Amino acid sequence: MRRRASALALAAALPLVLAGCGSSGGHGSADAATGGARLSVTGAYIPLPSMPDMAAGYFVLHNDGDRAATLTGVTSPDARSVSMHQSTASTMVDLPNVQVPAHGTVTFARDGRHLMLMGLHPAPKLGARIELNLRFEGAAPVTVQATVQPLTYQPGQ
Ligand SMILES: [Cu+2]
Repeated sequence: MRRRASALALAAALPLVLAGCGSSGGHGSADAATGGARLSVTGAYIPLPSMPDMAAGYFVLHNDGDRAATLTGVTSPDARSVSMHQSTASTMVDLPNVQVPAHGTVTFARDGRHLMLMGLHPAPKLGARIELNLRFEGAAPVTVQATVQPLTYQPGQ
């Protein structure tokens, strides 16, 4: 009877050890198995830029997982560089990274956080799709196609 109880205690302790391993930043598959960060992007668009060399990018980032993640950077095969910016009353500041809380949403929108794409090639046309590659700490990368929209476009729900 006593021996059986200790065997049960050992079995119960094992998943805790595995979960602890996942939290120290292990493989993506381990994170998925233990309910880590799960990132997805919706509503990605780029207003048709007035200058061919520079455009803004907007989207909504969702984390359906149980752990926070950090967006550490964005790249695009269609742009020379992509930066993350925060608009303020008079200027824009660089965002080195963006926290995405567990079960949280982070919005990149006009007059707030946004991407700044420089050196777009070819020059964007209405309806074109521009690939964005989002890299995270604590989650697998996400690739999304942003659609080039008219300047007056307002994202729906
Ligand atoms: Cu900017």
